[in-house]
Amino acid sequence: MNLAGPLHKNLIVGAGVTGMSCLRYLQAQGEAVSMYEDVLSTEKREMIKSVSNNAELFDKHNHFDVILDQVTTLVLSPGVSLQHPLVSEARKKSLEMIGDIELFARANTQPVLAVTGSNAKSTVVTLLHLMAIQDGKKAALAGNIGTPVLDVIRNEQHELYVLELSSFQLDTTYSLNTLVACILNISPDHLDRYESYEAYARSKQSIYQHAEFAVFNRDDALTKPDDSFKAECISFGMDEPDRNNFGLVNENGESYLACGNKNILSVSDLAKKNFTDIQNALAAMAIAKVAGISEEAIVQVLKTFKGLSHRCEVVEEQNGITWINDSKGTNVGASLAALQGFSNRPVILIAGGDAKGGDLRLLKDEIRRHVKCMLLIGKDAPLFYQEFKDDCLCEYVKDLDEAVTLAAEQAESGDVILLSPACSSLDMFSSYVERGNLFMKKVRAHLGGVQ
Ligand code: UMA
Repeated sequence: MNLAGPLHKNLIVGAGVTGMSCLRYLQAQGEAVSMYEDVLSTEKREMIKSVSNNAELFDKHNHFDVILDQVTTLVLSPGVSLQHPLVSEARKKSLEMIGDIELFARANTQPVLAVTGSNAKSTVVTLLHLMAIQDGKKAALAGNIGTPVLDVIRNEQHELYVLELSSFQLDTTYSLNTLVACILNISPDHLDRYESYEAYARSKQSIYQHAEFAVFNRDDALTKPDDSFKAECISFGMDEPDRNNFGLVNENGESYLACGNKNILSVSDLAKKNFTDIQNALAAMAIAKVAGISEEAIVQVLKTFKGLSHRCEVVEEQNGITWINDSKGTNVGASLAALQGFSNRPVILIAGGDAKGGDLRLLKDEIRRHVKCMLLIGKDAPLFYQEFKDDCLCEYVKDLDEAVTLAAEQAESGDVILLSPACSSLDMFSSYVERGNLFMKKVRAHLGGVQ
C-alpha cells in the first residue's frame, strides 16, 4: 500500500468542458487532482463533485500558496491565459504546465491528423473526419471543434484521430506526434492573448513539431514550416500545382482540383464552390491523400458536403434579398473572407462584439467597395464606427432584434444581409452558436411576419 498517495498532484485550471474532461481522465488514471476556477458557482461545484468527491476545489479567494501546495503539474484549460496570476505564480515555482492535448499525446498510440489556422479549421477537420469514415476507418473528431480529446480517447478505441487545435491548445502541447500537421491560414486573431502577431504565428507553427508530413498553404507564407522542419512538406494553393502538391488546373474551360499533373475532381462537382470552399476542399484533399485515405472517399465527401452551420449559411432568401448567418466570423480574417465571397453584391453588414485587438483596417477595401450600411452591436461597436464612419452608413443597434429590423428596412432586391461580426460573441452571448441561432430565429420571425 502506498501510504504517501500519488506523487503527482495535478491542478486543473478552468472547469469548462476541457477541465471536466481532464478531471474524468485523471481521476480514472488514479491521479491526485485538485481544481481551480476563478468563480465557483454552486452549479459548478456540484458538477465537479458529481465526477469526483476527492478533488479539492479552489477559487480566486484562496491564497496561491494554499492552491499550489504540493502541486507538480498545472493542467490548463485553453481559455485560461498564460498571464493569469495563478499561472504566473506557478511559473515562478517552475511547475510543469500542460493542457489536455499534451495529456492525450502522452497516452495516444494511433495516427493523428492535426489542423490549425485562424479560420476554416472546423470545416476542414469535419471534411477529413467524413473522408476517413467514408474510407471505412474508425476515426474520431475532437479538439477545439467542441469535443475534448480526452473524452474520445477514454471512451473508445479509434484507428485515427482528427484534431482541430487552437493556438491556445498548442501553447501547452509539447510532445504530440502527428502523421500530418497543417496550418490552413494565419491572420490576426486573439491578439489580446499574444504579445504580438509574430508570437501568435509562432504558436501556430509549433503544430509542425513532431509531424511526419507538413501540409501548408502556399498562398499564405506564414503557414510554411520554418527551416528547422526537416520532414516532407506538401502544399495546397489556388494556382497550378507542381510535383505532388495540390492546386487548381484549368483545362478546356473547366477548373479541376489536382495533385501535380493529375486532375482529381472538377470544381463544378463540388457541393460548395465559393473561393474559400475550394481552398478548404484542396486543404482537406491534400491532408487526406497524404494520410492514405482513398481518392474515392475524398471525392465522394467533397461532392456532397454542404458546409457547417454559422459559416456563411443561407438563412432565408426573400424578395431578392439573401440573409446570411456567418456568426462564426469571430475575427477579421473570417469576416474578410465572408465579404469577399459576396464581392459582386451590395452588403448590409451586421458586425461588432469583442474585437480581441483585431486590426479592423483589413476590412476597409471590401467595405468601401460593396458594403452600403453597417449595423453595429456589442462592446467594440465604437471601434467599428470610428474606423468606417466615412466609408458607409454606420449605425449603432442595441441588439440583434434591432439589427434585423433595421437591415430589413434598408435592404433592396439584390442585397445580402450578412451577420459576420469580425468579433467574438462573449460580451453579449454564451457563444457564436447562441448568437447565430438567435439571428436566424429573429430573421425567420421577421420574414414570417412580413410575408
Ligand atoms: N476560466 C477561469 N479563468 C480564466 C478563464 C477561464 O476560471 O481566466 C474558467 C471559466 O470560468 C470556465 C472555464 O475556465 O469555467 C472555461 O474554460 P475554457 O475557456 O478553456 O473553455 P472550455 O469550455 O474548456 O472550451 C475549450 C475551448 N475554449 C476556448 O479556447 C476559449 C473551446 O473552443 C473548445 O471547443 C473546447 O475547449 C474543447 O476543446 C471554443 C473557442 O472559442 C469554441 N475557441 C477559440 C476559437 O476557436 O477561436 C480558441
